[in-house]
Amino acid sequence: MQPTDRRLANAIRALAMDAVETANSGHPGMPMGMADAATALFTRHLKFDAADPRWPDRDRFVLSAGHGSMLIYALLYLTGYERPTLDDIKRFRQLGSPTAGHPENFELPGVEVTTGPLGQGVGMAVGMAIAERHLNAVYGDELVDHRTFVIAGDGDLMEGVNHEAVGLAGNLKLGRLIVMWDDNSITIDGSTDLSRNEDVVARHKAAQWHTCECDGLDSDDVSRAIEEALADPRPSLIRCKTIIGYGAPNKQGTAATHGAALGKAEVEAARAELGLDPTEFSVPDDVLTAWRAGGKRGAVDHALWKDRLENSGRKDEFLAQLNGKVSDAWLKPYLDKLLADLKPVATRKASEMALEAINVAIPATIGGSADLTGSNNTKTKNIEPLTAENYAGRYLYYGIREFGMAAAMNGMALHGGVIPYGGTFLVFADYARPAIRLSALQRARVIFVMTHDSIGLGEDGPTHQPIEHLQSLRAMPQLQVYRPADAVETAECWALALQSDEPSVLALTRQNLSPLRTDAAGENLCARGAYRLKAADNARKVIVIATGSEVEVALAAAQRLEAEGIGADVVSMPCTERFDAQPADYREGILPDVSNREVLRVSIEAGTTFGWERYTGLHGLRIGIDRFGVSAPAPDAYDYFGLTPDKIALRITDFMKTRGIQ
Ligand SMILES: Cc1ncc(C[n+]2csc(CCOP(=O)(O)OP(=O)(O)O)c2C)c(N)n1
Ligand SMILES: [Mg+2]
Repeated sequence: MQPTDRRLANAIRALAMDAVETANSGHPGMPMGMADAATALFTRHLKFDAADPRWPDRDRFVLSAGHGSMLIYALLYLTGYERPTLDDIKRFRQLGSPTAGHPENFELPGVEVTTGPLGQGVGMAVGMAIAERHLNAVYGDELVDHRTFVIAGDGDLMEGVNHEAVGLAGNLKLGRLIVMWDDNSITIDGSTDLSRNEDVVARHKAAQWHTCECDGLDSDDVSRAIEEALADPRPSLIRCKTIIGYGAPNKQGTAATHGAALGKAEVEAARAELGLDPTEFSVPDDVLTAWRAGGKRGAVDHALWKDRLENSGRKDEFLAQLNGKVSDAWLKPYLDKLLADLKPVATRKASEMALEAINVAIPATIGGSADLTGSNNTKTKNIEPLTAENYAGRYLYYGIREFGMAAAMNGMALHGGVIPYGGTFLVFADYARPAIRLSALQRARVIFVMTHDSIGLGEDGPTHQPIEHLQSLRAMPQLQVYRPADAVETAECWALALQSDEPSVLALTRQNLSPLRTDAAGENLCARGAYRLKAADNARKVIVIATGSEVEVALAAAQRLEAEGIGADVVSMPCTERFDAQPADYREGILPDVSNREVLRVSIEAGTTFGWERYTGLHGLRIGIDRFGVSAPAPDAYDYFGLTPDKIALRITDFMKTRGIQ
């Protein structure tokens, strides 16, 4: 006889309780409350094949409430994924185990995205649903026809990014997105009444979502609600009424079950209450057999899909797009054309010029902006808007939703088949920052086009002028921050960002910059992160390191030094991360390991000097801006902060005099 759904769900409850108990750390309440709902989803609706977690046409499942990680670990184990094994689950949250505290996409196939920072799972799911509709529009139902399911908690729906994500999904009519809300009225501090009285369902309705409700503790009722959601053309919110920690007789329904082991006595009481085997980590044979059958449900669909792929005339093209490798064949012809007709141009404009070539050569790119399309220069002529009426389009109007945009871009990149790039002002990187952090942690190839990268934006003033942003982004691991100095560097940085397996930020100017690289280099000089743009003519006394718009200022200052007999190298450093990764002999060739008395190192960047001692040494000279900016035309702002060639040359010679450097 087939075990009941409740018994299947209780296997999740048992594993969650035992794993948290063994680790004496973790969150049993959420998996126990949502066990029945997850059972309905995984055994009846979700399209997946545990034998091939990467099958491209699988449904995507996002556990946005990542603290309930034992829910997904239990589901993956029970349905027969290769990992986690039962031993992995016994080592929940331990060093080196793939069953990390929160689900991590780089640890386990089957974990589609890294969650834990609440709200972002829903945001990424929106991106996955966008990628799915887009690829469906391009390749058709035969190859792309899947859904994105999310389990989200009260916290996910309270976070600000949720409001952005819900608005975006409503406007794009992402009917393949289904969010199951674990409505247990509890968060860490206690009842949700302490902090929320909004009507969550009405909010989704207002954003043009379909909504329905169910008893989250009754698999049949959950299944009925999922059917209803599947049938509706709008994105769906299913309100699952649940009880946190369901099955723990003395603690269920309270915040005590949220994030701590239940304790031996309560676990024993729960086992009795739920009719479970008294042995830890045990799953009855008939229950495991039923779960494993659930894990194979998708095998037939998978086989049929493979047939369709074989018979599709577009197999190679489709697989190549999914595989995500891109060529930089566009770069050389583009640079040849550029070098033939050099003129001053803002790097944001140079980015648009490069994108004109990129978007023709690479069909996987999907551009966009958080309502600054004309300022970020992100829309090229050959791409159409991606809208509810035209999912085949490749340009997203994200609206004024920087965080929602960045989270959606992560979801798109992790879905695969598309390479998202999106723009805003660099200063508003802060609005997107938690998602940028997840791009980096997850190694998602997303490209942030961040324009207006300094006081050079001028009159908009200190609210819009980034100061600490470049350095704070450089401080983030696994993120490449590029600040190109002219149109050639901008194209080179684009090529690097596209070929990277990490996210990138392109920091670009509003103001025009002179062409600095005027000859074909034959190689991508930005790939080294920093290179000598000009060697000293006189005996070298100074090495000036500059980035972006300050490179041309550095060159002009160096000329003034040379006129005084002081030899000065100018190093353009478009990407500190890449420079740091070069072999020591290359780095020493650029920045020789000699004292600042012999060769003074100077950094110039129109932002905080914080951190530049990394390259100048403690006794070097750091020229930048260690306060908020000013509202003024850009040339006046540069002059005010002493960032002109004359003032810089004078500062360097004064510094050399006071330090007794000959
Ligand atoms: C952005 C963010 N802020 C705070 C936390 C810490 N945190 C983890 S779970 C949680 C409460 C979430 O409540 P709910 O979603 O209702 O989960 P439940 O208690 O029902 O499992 C908080 C505040 C977090 N993970 N992410
Ligand atoms: Mg809750």
